Amino acid sequence: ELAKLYSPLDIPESGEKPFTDYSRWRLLVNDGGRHTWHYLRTDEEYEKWPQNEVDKYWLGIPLNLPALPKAKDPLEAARNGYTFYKHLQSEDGHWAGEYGGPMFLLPGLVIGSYIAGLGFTLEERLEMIRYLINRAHPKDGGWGIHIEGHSTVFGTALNYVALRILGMHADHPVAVRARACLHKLGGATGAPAWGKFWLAVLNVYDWEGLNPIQPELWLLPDWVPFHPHKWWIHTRNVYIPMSYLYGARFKMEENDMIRTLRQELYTTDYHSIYWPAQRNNVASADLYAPHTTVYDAINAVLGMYENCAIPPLRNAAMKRAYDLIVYEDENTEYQTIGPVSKMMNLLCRFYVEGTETEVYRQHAIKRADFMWLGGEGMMMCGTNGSQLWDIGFISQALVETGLANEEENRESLRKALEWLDGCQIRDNPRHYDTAYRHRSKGAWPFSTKEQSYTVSDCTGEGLKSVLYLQNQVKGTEKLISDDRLFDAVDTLLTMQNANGGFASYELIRGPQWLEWLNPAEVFGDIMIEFCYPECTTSVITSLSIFRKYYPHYRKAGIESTIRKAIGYLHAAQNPEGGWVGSWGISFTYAAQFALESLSLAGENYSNSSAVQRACKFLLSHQREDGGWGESYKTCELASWVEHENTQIVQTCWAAMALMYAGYPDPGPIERAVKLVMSRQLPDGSWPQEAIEGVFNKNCAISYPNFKFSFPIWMLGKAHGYLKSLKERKDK
Ligand code: LAN
Repeated sequence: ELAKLYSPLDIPESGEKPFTDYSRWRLLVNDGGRHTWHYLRTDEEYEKWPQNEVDKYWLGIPLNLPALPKAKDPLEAARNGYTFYKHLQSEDGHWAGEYGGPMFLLPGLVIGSYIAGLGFTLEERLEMIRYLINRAHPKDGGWGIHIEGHSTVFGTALNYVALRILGMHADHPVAVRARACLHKLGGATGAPAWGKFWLAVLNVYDWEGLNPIQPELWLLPDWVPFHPHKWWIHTRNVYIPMSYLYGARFKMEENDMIRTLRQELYTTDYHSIYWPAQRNNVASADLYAPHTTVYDAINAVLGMYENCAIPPLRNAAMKRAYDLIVYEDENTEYQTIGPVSKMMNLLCRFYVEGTETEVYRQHAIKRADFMWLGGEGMMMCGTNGSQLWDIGFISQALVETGLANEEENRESLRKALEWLDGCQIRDNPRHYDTAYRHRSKGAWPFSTKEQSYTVSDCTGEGLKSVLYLQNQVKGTEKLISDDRLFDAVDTLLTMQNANGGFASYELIRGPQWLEWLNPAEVFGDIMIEFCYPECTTSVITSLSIFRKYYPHYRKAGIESTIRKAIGYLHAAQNPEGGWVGSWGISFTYAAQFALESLSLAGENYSNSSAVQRACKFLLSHQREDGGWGESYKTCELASWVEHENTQIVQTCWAAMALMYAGYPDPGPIERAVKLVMSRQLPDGSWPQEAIEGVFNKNCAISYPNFKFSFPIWMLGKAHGYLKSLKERKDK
């Protein structure tokens, strides 16, 4: 059966040209922004469902739109930008988009599906293979942790396995090169913990080679400082199914593929490997967050416990972990919070309940929400999309630039508001206390409502967009009632930490020192929530705008929340004047947010030394050509690393930051505007440049819609800003 689902394929050497007929692919958008790609096999289907511009753009098929009249000023350039971007708006009002970047996700999808006996369509297999061929590092044929990173064992071993399972022959030139790269890196023994995990469930790594991942932690009373419910939500949701499969020492039954992989992945004979010695063996190319001595010591003790684990205790712990897995599945309609836990939960449910269940069917279906077809093939995304995040920025951009009230844009904004209406989460999750969830009533998620998770800044951006669209755009109806807006505010007000800052999904629940126990080796700051200038800012700005419209609702609470949050922002500023961004790259990203917040609190260049320092810092990095360019390496090191090229998106962030600051000299902003305008294409779009986002310090992630929302926003804003500077000067 499995051999049939994954039969070997003859694959061309180069992935330049599609392996499938790209004119037959369609993006289905339904159920509140759900994205799935479909290949139309029959001519009948093909006739009935024409390919639209959204499909084409994301597939890399030229839209052949006519050249627009050349922009004579920044506002015209912004208008041209939106004229193009409107073509990418989906029927339902939101903007779909690719959310790739990380290179450790697709292998989980493939390995997990393979073990669970789930296949893919032939077209999906072909395009996944093609994606991996196209993303292999040109230098050595391996893969890194993300698309721009250097080759690592994590990336190379796992993607190699994925390619082989998907049907590539071992003697295909891409496989040969990848294997050579892997062996040069020392072979798969040196994979970091999550790599070891996937290889172990596939039965090509021995569980003895992994540090203990014990479910017993979940039996501790909730008040224990390191209880896993206090971990960062992504980390705990990955470790729950991981600990279950570890506890069960689950591994796939041996087959020919597994036996072959065992030979291909290592530099020595598989059976001669001494596994316990591999537990702390991590290739130097992979290592970002080395173990602390405390963590190693704890592992030694837990390792001893593992030899004499008490069966009733283990069983109780497994049961507890399984309950949590079920809650998470049910809270998210089988998506889970993200792509890693998605495939792990699927495996747990398969292992325990088998294949003849609705759960298995639902889990299988929801894999598609993470799969995305781009011009280079099919990838697995960082979430089921970035729907809310993208619609939030473009909506605000259009309102703040005045483009929203131009006749030809009204309809698109009406639809955007409708989409935002449908996306708001109306209730707390079904399993709320039992799954240790934060309140979600009134929140907006990062992607879709179904995904179900509150994120502080997504709620902020969602709220702001709705306030703008409902109040500042002519002809929109009030779709979202005051009560629903109040719910959003209530949720935001539950999310402030003692130091005034806001974290991502929840309050900071655990102590700082938990970070010493970070087991992941390749990610930094993942054990607990941290406060982020970006998240804090979105909350400040949304509450500031909210109170303009609703000055009486929770007046005192909002006032003190904003005040404390501004205090946090000041404390988080570096002595040189910058803020380290954690979710976008990096200083330019954070500066834009921070200076927007400060401006709403009345702090600007003329009255605040913090703002002056921030401007000075930004200007010290402006380049000859008028732009800015930071490398993703900035995020690894938390200090500025220049990118080899100027970046449009970062230039927009920096220029917006200067405008929020009220920077009095038009020169730097004019030069930024000129650069961004010079890179605009005749149809109004901008080309894709370097990767825009990041997470956990070490993994970059793509936000391709940023190259529309931020240039439109910045140019439109600069138009008015530069004009008013000039008027002031003339006076
Ligand atoms: C995201 C994407 C969005 C991002 C912002 C809203 C931009 C941020 O301000 C808050 C944090 C959040 C929601 C975020 C958290 C971590 C995510 C979910 C991701 C970067 C997308 C992918 C990443 C997830 C953890 C990837 C899977 C990897 C693991 C380590 C589990």
